[in-house]
Amino acid sequence: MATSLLSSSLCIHKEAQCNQRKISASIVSGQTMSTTPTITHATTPGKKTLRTGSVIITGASSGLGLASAKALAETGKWHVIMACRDFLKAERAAKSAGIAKENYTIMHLDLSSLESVKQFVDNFRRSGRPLDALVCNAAVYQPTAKEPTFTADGFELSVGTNHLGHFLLSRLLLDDLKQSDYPSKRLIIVGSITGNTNTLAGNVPPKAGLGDLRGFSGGLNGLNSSAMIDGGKFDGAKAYKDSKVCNMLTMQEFHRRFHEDTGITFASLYPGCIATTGLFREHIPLFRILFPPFQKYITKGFVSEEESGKRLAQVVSDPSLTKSGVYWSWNKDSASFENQLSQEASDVEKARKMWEISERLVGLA
Ligand code: NDP
Ligand code: PMR
Repeated sequence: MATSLLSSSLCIHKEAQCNQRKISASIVSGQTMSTTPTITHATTPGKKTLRTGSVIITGASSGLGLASAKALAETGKWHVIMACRDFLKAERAAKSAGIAKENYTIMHLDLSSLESVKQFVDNFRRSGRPLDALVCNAAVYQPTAKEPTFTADGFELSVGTNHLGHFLLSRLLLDDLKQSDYPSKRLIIVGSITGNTNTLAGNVPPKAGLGDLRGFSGGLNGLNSSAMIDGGKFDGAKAYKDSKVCNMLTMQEFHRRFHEDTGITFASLYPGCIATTGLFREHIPLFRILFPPFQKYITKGFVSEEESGKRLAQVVSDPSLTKSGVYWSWNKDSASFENQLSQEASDVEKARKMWEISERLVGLA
């Protein structure tokens, strides 16, 4: 880990120097691969075209994150920073997905450690790239866990990774987004139908529910407080769904606090049921066999990884999806629409309280 961070920072430092000297070179090390930033404003006679956008996607080593990285890279309009905890896995994934080398950079990020989040932000800044879009996509799901496990900072793993890691990351990178001169700057936090109790899927037990946030306020450490946000008994599936509610509340609170002043678009989405991804790796084998056909033929909510990647890519860069504060979904014809969040996932007072506790837990207040 220490070696990985060290060599990663060395490499990024090198890259920053390269940028300053405007030398075009690819730097490949054992842990981090970087390609030269394309920050130039391409021009055609008499007309200025948009420079290559720079987007960070967390958890881009598989599933939705990888598919959206590929979709964005293929447009030729985006350079993707794949923010991943496992460098080798990410490198292999990018290669086998066929993402062109010059269109991505892998940088180390472990969302289950606040120190790693801060280190990532430092490394990113040293790379000299602008930040035009940030996608908080990574997640863990522990449906069969009997006991809670914890992040480096002692928070229950699902909420600690999916929400608190992303909360710190997006709060720190907000300044970088503000500084971007890109015409449409976006911060996207991936949500889900299962966190929304106004849907059939959201009513499959255990249901999401943050209660009065007493466990969250106590630090989710399982010692002097519960490991669950609502203060109840540990349930891995519920912890994941609660983390998704936090993701959707965070997006809206960002919108209320920062959209007007910064012009940044804050959005969330339910990309469809991508039943084949690594998210279900800890589920029982029978579930992993039956889940894809169940979603394909019974609920008809199934989407392929490729299709989900195109949907997330739309939220990042489609000129018609600039509205802020929206939770996007897609209908059967794959057309996007503004979806309704459940009462809890749109509760303004709960969002404010959740934001304030999150600030305290990640050391911002
Ligand atoms: P995957 O498991 O394929 O992808 C999750 C990614 O998160 C992986 O790249 C994983 O890295 C990464 N990750 C996990 N923990 C950490 C960590 N501590 N630090 C950094 N990265 C980490 O699942 P999906 O693609 O399905 O999930 C992506 C998003 O989509 C999630 O937010 C999920 O909630 C959401 N979603 C998924 C749905 C589905 O049906 N699959 C439906 C609705 C929403 P590694 O490769 O190293 O494990
Ligand atoms: Mg669900 C329209 C019905 C629908 C949809 C779109 C989903 C999506 N699910 C639906 C219905 C049902 N599911 C029904 C009726 C059942 C009971 C048989 C059911 C069960 C079920 C389980 C056990 N579903 C699941 C699980 C999981 O473990 C998944 C989960 O909750 O992960 C957190 C899941 C999901 N169902 C979905 C989607 C998108 C998931 C993945 C969840 C996510 O990432 O939020």
